[in-house]
Amino acid sequence: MPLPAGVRVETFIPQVEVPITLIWGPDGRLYYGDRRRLSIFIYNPDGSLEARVAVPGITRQDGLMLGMALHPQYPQEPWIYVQYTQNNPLSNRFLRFRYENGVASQPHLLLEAPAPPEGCIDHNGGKLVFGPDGALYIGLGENCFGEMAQDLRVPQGKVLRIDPMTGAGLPDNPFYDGDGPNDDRIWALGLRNPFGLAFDPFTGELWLSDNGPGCGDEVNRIVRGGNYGWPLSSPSYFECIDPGEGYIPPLWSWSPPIAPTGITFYRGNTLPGWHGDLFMCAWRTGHLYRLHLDHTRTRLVAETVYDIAPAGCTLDVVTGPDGNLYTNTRDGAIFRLSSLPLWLPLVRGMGNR
Ligand SMILES: [Ca+2]
Ligand SMILES: [Ca+2]
Repeated sequence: MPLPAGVRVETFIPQVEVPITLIWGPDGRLYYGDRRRLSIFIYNPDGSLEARVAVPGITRQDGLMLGMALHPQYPQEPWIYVQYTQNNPLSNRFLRFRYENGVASQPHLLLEAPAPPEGCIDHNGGKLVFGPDGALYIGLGENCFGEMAQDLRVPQGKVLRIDPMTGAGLPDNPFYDGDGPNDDRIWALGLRNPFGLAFDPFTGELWLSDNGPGCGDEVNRIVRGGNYGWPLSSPSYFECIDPGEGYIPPLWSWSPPIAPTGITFYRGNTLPGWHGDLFMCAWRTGHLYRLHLDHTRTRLVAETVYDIAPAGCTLDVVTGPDGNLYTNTRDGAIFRLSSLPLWLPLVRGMGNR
């Protein structure tokens, strides 16, 4: 459906390239990672470019960057975190680097997840986000090997929870066994290609969007140790089933696929009635998905899909410090959704008298 009459869409930054992740930093600036140029672009609130930062430590030219996060105490703790996919040999890597006074330095590899030799480059996941507990949470795809999503010895097809300075799994992680066979970094399992990752600011719970095959595009609320079913939940390409006890079904799903991407909880107040709702983009449709939670904030009860063309929402959506909602497209621009002024005349029908 079209946007409500009171919502205005504008281009905030034209001509950006594949801005996978949008972040409004605590410094009031907009950060986005450029997938192809392996750089982070920083914009001022007026839309002017502040800096382009080449990510240090990425030497291979065939890498593609996906996720990005800022340290919770940024810029006092001036660490920027990125994920990138090295294509040859195929490997997903997460590193942090220091960015201070316009200088990027000290790249440190936190996590490396080499794909099996026959692995694919499409199911990488790669989003990362800090939790309210200060841990770094990562959504990692299964490189087209569904069995890995159920294998506690490998990080693929999981949500990981790590120490943001060392990359180590935290001792209170659900499958932590020290020197044992489990990958100590695992927080949840049974995921295919998780793209969106966001904490609910009201409950502190983690939510995630996952990409299925012919079915199985879904949104999940991630609980500690939870198993979200992939690949048992999809015995064939167009068939999705409930694998039964021990597996957590999605809270919302789409079929045919829309390819869910970034998600966020809208924290602003400028768009009336939207506060607290979950918003999501989708690669295939470019629509803005608004998912309504119930009062417990553990379930989804309704969905509203907005066609915001000629703007779009193919990759990420985020609340700005001005209380407005920002989206982006892959090919590409960054857009702002805000409210029209409230002076519009209120028209009453004759029947109201
Ligand atoms: Ca272990
Ligand atoms: Ca699932």
